[in-house]
Amino acid sequence: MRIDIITVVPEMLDGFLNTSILARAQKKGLAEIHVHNLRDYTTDKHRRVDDYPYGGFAGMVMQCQPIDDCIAALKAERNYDEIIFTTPDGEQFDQPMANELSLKGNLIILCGHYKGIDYRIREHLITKEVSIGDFVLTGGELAAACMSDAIVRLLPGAIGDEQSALSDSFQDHLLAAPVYTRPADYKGWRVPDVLLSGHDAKIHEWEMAQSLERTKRLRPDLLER
Ligand code: 6GU
Repeated sequence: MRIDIITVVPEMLDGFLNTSILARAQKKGLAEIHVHNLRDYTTDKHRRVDDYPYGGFAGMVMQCQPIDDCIAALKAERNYDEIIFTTPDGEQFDQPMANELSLKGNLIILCGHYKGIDYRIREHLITKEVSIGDFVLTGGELAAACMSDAIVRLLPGAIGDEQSALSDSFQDHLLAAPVYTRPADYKGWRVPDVLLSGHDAKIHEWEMAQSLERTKRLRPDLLER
């Protein structure tokens, strides 16, 4: 799959793309992530991408032209399944949305900034508006990074043990059971006996019970879905 991220601060995505699961997936040829600097598409000699809002409101608004031209340049090369805009008033990103997006071929993620973008872009070019939670980020870059990570790690072969993406918290609307590694006794803090028993059926039963108990206690809203 291919993800094109459009941003005014490409540096914000550098380290992340070159170190995380995304770096590995790209090396393996499972995903291509391309970052585009919106300023490269401005026709303004000062490379401005924003202007004052009509109506005298506070803050700056990202202009239509650079965004339109950048998206047009990408669309001229290939078809896109979704053109996503990151914004706190978007649809809440969650595991089902990550699953759905991981099945797509080409995605654009436009990172919002400042007070917002000219609404005409949202009306005419954006196909999906997404928020990563009820809090306000300065820009959409961290949201784009979160979404890309959650999507790409689902691609077959992206993480070592394919089983583990399926047993993630949320994947079946349940929180994951606790996990432990050696030693079995650390300063008297003991690993649950059942996990040392070698009894697969009992271990599985324990895992399900833990998963249910933790979900009921910590995230009862997930069980209601
Ligand atoms: Cl997608 N963008 C911004 N700027 N803030 C957010 C967000 C997105 N999701 C939660 N807060």
